[in-house]
Amino acid sequence: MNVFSGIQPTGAKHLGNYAGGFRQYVATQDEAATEAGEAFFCIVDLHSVSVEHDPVDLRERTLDLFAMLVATGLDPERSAIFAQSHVTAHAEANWLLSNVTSFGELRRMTQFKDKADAQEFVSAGLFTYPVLMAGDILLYQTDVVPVGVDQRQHVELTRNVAERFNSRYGQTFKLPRGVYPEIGAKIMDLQEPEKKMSTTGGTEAGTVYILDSAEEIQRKFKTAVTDSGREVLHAEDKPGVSNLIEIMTVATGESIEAVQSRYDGQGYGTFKSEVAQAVIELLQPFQQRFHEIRDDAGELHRLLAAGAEKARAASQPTLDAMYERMGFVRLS
Ligand code: AQP
Repeated sequence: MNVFSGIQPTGAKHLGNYAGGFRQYVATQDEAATEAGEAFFCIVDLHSVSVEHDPVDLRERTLDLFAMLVATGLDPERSAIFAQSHVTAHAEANWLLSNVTSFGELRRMTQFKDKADAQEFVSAGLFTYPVLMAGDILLYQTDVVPVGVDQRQHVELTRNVAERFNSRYGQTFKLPRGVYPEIGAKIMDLQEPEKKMSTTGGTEAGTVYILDSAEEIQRKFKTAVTDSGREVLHAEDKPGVSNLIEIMTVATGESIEAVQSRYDGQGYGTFKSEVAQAVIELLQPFQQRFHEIRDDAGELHRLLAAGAEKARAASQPTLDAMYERMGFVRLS
């Protein structure tokens, strides 16, 4: 079973990224190993330039993200952890696959619509990025893509593109399957619980960053928007409290029912402060490891180079097959 997932380096990583991303990466890294597969985790730096960005920040954030992936439990010896721009197959696959993806399909992507509305300059890259993502996944003969539900539409597009390529040019790609966590697949903003917690689309006070201090975390949960009533209940008409319950289950591993019954009749004050405490306890070990790893720039570069080498070796046969089947002359 091969696993692939990508994550953008730009922007500070938050609790939503942990719930839908980092946490699942570690679980699927273990599954891949038990099923004799390989796991690939890609820092999608090419994706990050599709919106306005600061080059100095991109460089720093790429190293930050590598350190964060390792700090949250990925093992660079067992998994390939690498930057997209270091494996040129990704940019090549992007071009080849953009010719089996329709304009209409891309126009339907809701993330594009949301992000385009927030940009002054809407780049062509922002529009075509789901094709880059399809190539990222398909190059590794991926079975499983661990992501948050915000990526569901892009994973479906990837499957459609793979099917179209296979039927036009012959069987080349496996059809990957998105894997979404049962709880915490979409963590919401603490201030605006109808919106997902996000690097670009949420509120600052409602976004809990993995590197936030204990005081910041307490403050953010204290001012979190709750709902009318006093019950700690996971229900459709209680988006704020439901989100806090999900965060508690992500932090402690308990079930929704266990959290509900523990806070039955206690009101929101105690509950909010204890969710904050659980999140602090979850994040503190990651923060400590992050700083240890991030401080050794030489080692980070060495590990990035090793990850890129593994990813190049694994993706090249699929890229060669794509060129071959599409009719390009290959030089031996
Ligand atoms: N709120 C969320 N709940 C659960 N999972 C989430 N993910 C993102 N937000 C949530 C998952 O995190 C992984 C990495 O996502 P990314 O590469 O898009 O990273 P990002 O840019 O930091 O994520 P954002 O916040 O979603 O950025 P914007 O909103 O700017 O695009 C993915 O698996 C994603 O599903």
